[in-house]
Amino acid sequence: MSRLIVISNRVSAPTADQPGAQGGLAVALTAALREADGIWFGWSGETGETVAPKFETYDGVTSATIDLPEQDVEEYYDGYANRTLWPLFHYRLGLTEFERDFQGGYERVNRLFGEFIGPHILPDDLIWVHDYHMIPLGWVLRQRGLTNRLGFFLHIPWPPTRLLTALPDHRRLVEALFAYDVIGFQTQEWLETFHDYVVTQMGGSIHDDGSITVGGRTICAIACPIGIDARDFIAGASSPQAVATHRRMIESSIGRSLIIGVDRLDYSKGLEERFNGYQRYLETRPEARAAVYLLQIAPPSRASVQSYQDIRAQLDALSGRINGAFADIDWVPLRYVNHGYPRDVLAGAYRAARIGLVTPLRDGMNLVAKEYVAAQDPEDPGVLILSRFAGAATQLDQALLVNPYSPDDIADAIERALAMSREERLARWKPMFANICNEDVNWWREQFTARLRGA
Ligand code: ADQ
Repeated sequence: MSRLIVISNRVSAPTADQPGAQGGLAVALTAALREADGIWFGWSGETGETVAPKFETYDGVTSATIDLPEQDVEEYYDGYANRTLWPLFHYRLGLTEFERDFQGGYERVNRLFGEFIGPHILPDDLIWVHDYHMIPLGWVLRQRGLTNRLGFFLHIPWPPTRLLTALPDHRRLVEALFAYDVIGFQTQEWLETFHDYVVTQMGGSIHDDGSITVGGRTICAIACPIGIDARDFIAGASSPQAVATHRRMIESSIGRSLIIGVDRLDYSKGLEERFNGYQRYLETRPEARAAVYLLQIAPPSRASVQSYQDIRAQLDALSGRINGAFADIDWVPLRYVNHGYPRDVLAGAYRAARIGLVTPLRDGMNLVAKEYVAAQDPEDPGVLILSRFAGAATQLDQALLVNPYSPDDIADAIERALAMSREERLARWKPMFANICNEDVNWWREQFTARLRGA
C-alpha cells in the first residue's frame, strides 16, 4: 500500500504537547495517515530560520514541521493567503489587497515547502495538498521531478471568473493547479465556477466523465463535500461534559428559547448581518422579545490582519447597542463570548439550543451547521437556520434556508423556527441527520483518496 503524505499550512495531528484530537479533519486524516504509515507536513506556526523539518511521531502518526522567517509569515500567511486569496475567494473584492510582495512571499514559501518536503517523498507515495495556502506546491514538486499522484482539495469557495480575473497573475495561479492529478471542491457550484474559468480563460474542455483538458494535460476535478466525524460528535453530545453544559444552559435560560451561533470571528461568517437580523426580530416582535436570547460564541482569529480588527470592533459596538436598546433588569438579549470551548461543551450547548443560526455570507462548507444537527436530541430536535450561501446548504436542504444579507429574512426564519411543531422539526431533522452520518469525514476522505489512487 502506498504511503499517504498530507501537506497543509498548519499540521493538526496530535503530538506529545497536544495529545487531544484537533477537530474532525484532523481525526480523519490522522486515521488515514496511521493506516498508510504517512506523514503530515506543514508550518509549525513559529517564526525563525527555516531548517530541516522537525519530525515527531506520536500515537502512530508522524508530523513534520518547519519554521518560517518573519517576512515570509507576513507576506505568505498574513499577506497573500489571508489578505488576498481569502477575501477574494469569499467574494469580498473590497477587502482584497493586491501587493506584489505578498505574491512573491507566497510563491517563495511554496518553493521552500517543496525544497524541504521533496527529499522525504518516496516514488509511490500519494500526496494530498490542502487549501488555498498551497495552490502552487504541486507545480513546485513537479519542477523537482516528482511523478507521484498529486491531489489538491480546496476548503473554501472557488470564485466566479469575473472576480478571479481581478487578481494579478490569476492565470499563473490556476495553471499551477494543473500539476495535480485530482482537484476537489466542496460543492458542485464551486466545481462549475472552476469549469467556467477553464473554458473561458484557458480554452480548456470539460469531458463527460468530469475530466478536464487544457493544452496537452488532462486532470480530474470533482465535487466532494467534507463532513464531520459524526459518530464521535454524536457520542460527544452525550458525554458528561456535554450533559453538564446542557444542564447549565437550560438552567440559565429560565424557560427562554436559546438561539446559538458558533463561528471563528471572520467577516465571511456574516456575524454583523446576523446581529442585524436578530435585532430586526426583537424590534418587530416586541411581544415575543423576552422569550428568546442569542448566544454567539466567536473566538478571534487572524488578529494581526486589520480587517479582522475592524470586524471585531464593529461587533463589540453592535452587541453593545443591541443590549443597550433591548435588555431588561432580568434579561440580556445577546450573550456575546469571544473564546473557544472544548468540543463536548459546544455539543452540549448546541443541544440546548432551539435554533442553530448559521448565516455565513459565503462559506466553502461550514461544519458548525453539521455539528448542530449531529448534537440534537433525536426525540426533540431544534431547527437549523442556514445561509443559502454556505456549501452545507446543498446537503442540508431541509434547514430553513435564508438570505443572510436580509435582516427580514433572518427575523422571519427565527419566528418560524420558534413556532415550528415537533412533527415538522423531526421531519426536517431526520434526513439532515442521515446525510451527516452517511457523508461523514471518513466518507469524504475515502471519496477523495479513491480518485487519487485510481484516476
Ligand atoms: P472554517 O472557516 O474555520 O473552515 P467551519 O467549517 O465552520 O469554518 O469550521 C469551524 C470549526 O471550528 C468547527 O468544527 C467548530 O466547531 C470550531 N469552532 C468554531 N468556533 C469555536 C469555538 N468558539 N470553540 C471551539 N471550536 C469552535 C474552513 C472553511 C469552511 C469548511 C472548513 C472545512 O472556511 O467552509 O467547512 O474549512 O473544510
